Amino acid sequence: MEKKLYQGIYAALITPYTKTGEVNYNQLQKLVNHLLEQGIAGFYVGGSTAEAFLLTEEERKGILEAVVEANEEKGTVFSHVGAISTDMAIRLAEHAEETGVDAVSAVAPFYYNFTEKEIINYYCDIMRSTDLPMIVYNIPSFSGFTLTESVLNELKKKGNVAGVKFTSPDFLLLQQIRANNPELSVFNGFDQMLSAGLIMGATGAIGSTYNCLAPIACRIYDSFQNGETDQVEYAQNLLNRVLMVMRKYGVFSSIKTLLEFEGIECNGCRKPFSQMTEDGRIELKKVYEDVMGCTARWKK
Ligand code: MN9
Repeated sequence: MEKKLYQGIYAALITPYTKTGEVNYNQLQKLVNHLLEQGIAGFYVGGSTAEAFLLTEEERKGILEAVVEANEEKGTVFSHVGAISTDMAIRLAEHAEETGVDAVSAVAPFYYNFTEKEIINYYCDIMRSTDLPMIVYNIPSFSGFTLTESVLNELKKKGNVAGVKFTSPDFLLLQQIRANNPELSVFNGFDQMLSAGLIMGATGAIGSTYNCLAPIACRIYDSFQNGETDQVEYAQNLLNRVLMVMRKYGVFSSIKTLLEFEGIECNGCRKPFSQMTEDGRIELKKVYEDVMGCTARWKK
């Protein structure tokens, strides 16, 4: 079967909340429209950046429905259905199929140090539950499980694997996965190393900072496609200037602070994530304004 290669920049959507801490579906839909206007290729819904493991199952489903509705089939939608429980992941995958998405994705089950066989079975159970293709989410620093080529080959034999979301600095493995599986899409996962991922063969990228820095990420991607390496480096430097400040104050919380400057109400992250400090807000505003000033001349 001919597989479609996914290209471009995908935002791993954050979850905006109301002042009282409920999911703010309204502001989420506003964010989807805002990102589509900025030229994003699509959305990764309900992933780490969405605080998936701090949301209820109902909220995860509601978020996907709101995104699919606002997207109006303009961008590609990937639904992260990963959970520690296979049954829950299957329920989310079935719901994603009913809602209408392009593919599902799942992090390996975590916390209990599941065996390789158990992890393979988890992915196979999810793949068997729907007709949707699977994007395997490799994020060893969070899940404790490192994807290997042999596990990937097992999964390909048993189900419909469309690609890998690769959130690891092991670029040799990224390159080997792409080189040995030319039919698979590989998404770079660490935004601060997007340019490196592209050089090593990533077909696209999924990341959290693209919620608020989409024009810079698209510039890195487009310049790379055009062979303008000086622009790739320049734009990556801009992105990383903001990211280094974000890291100081919490990446997800910082993304939400920057989105508030763009008129999208987010109201911080759920506990145990901490709230943004006033110092953080000031430093983020400064670096964001400086960096966005540098991007102004890109606009035609
Ligand atoms: O999946 C995100 N990974 C995590 C992608 O949040 C663990 C990235 O976009 C990072 O947030 C980003 C900052 O480290 O690269």
